[in-house]
Amino acid sequence: MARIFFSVLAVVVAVVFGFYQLRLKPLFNVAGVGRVLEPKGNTNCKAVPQLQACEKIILHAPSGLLYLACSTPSSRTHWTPAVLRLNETGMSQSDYVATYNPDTGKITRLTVLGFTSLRGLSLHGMDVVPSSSNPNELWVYLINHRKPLGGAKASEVGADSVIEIFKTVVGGTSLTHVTTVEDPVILTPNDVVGSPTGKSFHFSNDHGAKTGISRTIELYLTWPRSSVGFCHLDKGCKIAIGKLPGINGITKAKNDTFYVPSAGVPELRVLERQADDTLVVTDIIPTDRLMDNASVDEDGIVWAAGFPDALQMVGEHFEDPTIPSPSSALAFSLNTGKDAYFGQKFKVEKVFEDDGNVASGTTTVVHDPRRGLLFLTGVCSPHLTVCNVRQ
Ligand SMILES: *[C@@H]1O[C@H](CO)[C@@H](O)[C@H](O)[C@H]1NC(C)=O
Ligand SMILES: *[C@@H]1O[C@H](CO)[C@@H](O)[C@H](O)[C@H]1NC(C)=O
Ligand SMILES: CC(=O)N[C@H]1CO[C@H](CO)[C@@H](O)[C@@H]1O
Repeated sequence: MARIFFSVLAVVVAVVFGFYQLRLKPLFNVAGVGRVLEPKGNTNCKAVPQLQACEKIILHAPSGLLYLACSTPSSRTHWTPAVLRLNETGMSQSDYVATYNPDTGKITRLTVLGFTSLRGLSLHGMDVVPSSSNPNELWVYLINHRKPLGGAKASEVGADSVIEIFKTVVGGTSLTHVTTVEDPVILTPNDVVGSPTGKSFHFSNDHGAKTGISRTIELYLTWPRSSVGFCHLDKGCKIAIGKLPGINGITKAKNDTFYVPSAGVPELRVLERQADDTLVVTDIIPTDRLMDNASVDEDGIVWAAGFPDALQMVGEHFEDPTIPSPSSALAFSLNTGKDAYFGQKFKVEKVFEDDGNVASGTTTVVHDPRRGLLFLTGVCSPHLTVCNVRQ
């Protein structure tokens, strides 16, 4: 009896150990357990404390102006549907878009015109796109996580999320509302890539359900249920690609190549747009850490916020944004070296890493190659960080 017991125990231990080695250890590693920080690029930086909890930054390259979608760190701890913070009592309904001029330091909070909804703005992802008919006019696409109507509890039904389209002019001080896009395909929107016509956009759904048990299972088993949707004001919305593992942000190069970083698996996906606006995966680039929102700079380099310590970030910093959280920035470029022939199609370089004192809880990084500046910000960040990274 005892012998059988010990044989079974040995098998169980072997299986558990194997599972740990094969499945859990790599997971812990990419999540940052035991990672030793290597500070980099963080010595020539400054903080802009007026710009807090700005989830998304878009650089208007010709002028160097930044557009930021901002909130308050305290309201984000109550209301961030992407991480199931669904306390509508503590949410902010007066989030705002600001511009920041890195040359003069001038910050402008854009006033909102023609937005008659009483449900306010609770911002998240954003895109700012010069109009195809006049490059001085900009289309501003905003994810708006509204609280549910009719007294339904957000913790049960989730946020009632929509995508708002506004218009502005380069350097202007106001945003004029154009339309609100509501559709069941806009389920758990995170970030948006808008078109220069003001009439269509792609967006990422970061989960396959707003709330509930299936969402919990999705998180722990990295069940690939996130997606990219496409909406056209005249034709409605559809799924452009489904079954993606834990994607977060979405961004696009000047051509029709899209990039989606994943917070569920350490991979960056490269997608090509098809004639019917759907997307197909053309490459999967592995990384050593989980990532967030990506951006593409003028040189075609893709930048992503990497989480050096994802567990600390979600467990501590999202709970109390005053606790610093380590940050890093990764740059992905086409590999032109010899090893490109051996499957290393992309080069991944860590350009910035910090323990959280210079840049805390970074979820978005944007690079301006013309001016040699790197901008870092995050969903609960206490400030915008601007670093000089010209080599
Ligand atoms: C929700 O937010 C309100 C307002 O900030 C706060 O008083 C309340 O304690 C929060 N509820 C929970 C469950 O955190
Ligand atoms: C689109 O641009 C990106 C970045 O500049 C480049 O890596 C990619 O190869 C281009 N794709 C096509 C289909 O030209
Ligand atoms: C648009 C955007 O910035 N999206 C994600 C960035 O990172 C945070 C933290 O994980 C996510 O919650 C956002 O959804």
